[in-house]
Amino acid sequence: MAPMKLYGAPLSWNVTRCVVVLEEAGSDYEIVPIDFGTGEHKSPEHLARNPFGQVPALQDGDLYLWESRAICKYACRKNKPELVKDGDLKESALVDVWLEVEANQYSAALSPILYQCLVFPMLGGTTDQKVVDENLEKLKKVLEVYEARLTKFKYLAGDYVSVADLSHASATLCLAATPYASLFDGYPHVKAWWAGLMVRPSVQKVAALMNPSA
Ligand code: GS8
Repeated sequence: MAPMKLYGAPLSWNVTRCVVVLEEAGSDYEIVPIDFGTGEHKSPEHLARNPFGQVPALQDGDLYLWESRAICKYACRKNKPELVKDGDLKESALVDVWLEVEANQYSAALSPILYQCLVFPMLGGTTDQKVVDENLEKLKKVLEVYEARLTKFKYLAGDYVSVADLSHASATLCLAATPYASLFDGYPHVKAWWAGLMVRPSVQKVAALMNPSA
């Protein structure tokens, strides 16, 4: 069977979220870059893959998926179901909880910081420090919850690595390129959890993709 196609440039942490999980799952896939510069993401071809004109999109045969976390869960269910704990009602529910936390608490605070500190300056704009500071405060409150959770468990959903942990990796790698790279120093269990994730080959692969000159 042909490899799955993941559409989107590996500069986007929503795209690389999928790369981490596809790698962890041992999926057969290839990355097909989409050029924002030419508006390729709004072309009829890409709108057929993702009707919102965004990346990522995944093609597996005649199946088209979008939304990075849905793509991640699909890759797990297809190639490494233990990462979503399918078949265990309680554990799979906890994986779902922490994947939602990643999206709606962690990334909801971290993404605006990354846009302000990395994306806007790269596009010739400036950083709005007020937005950064507000979201840093939100992120610190989220990290307090993580610290308490990771004091009790090795990973977020329990003592097993899951798609919920892996889903944090791509945006967290970007945090290192901001002035807040040492943010986790105040949260020792979060810091140890992240150190454990960062050495995984899947995360190392994404680190290299995001920073090809390193
Ligand atoms: C967000 C995708 C997204 O914002 C997901 O896949 O998780 N909830 C979705 N993609 C951005 C680039 S990456 O940050 C995008 O494609 N933006 C272009 C646009 O919105 O026009």
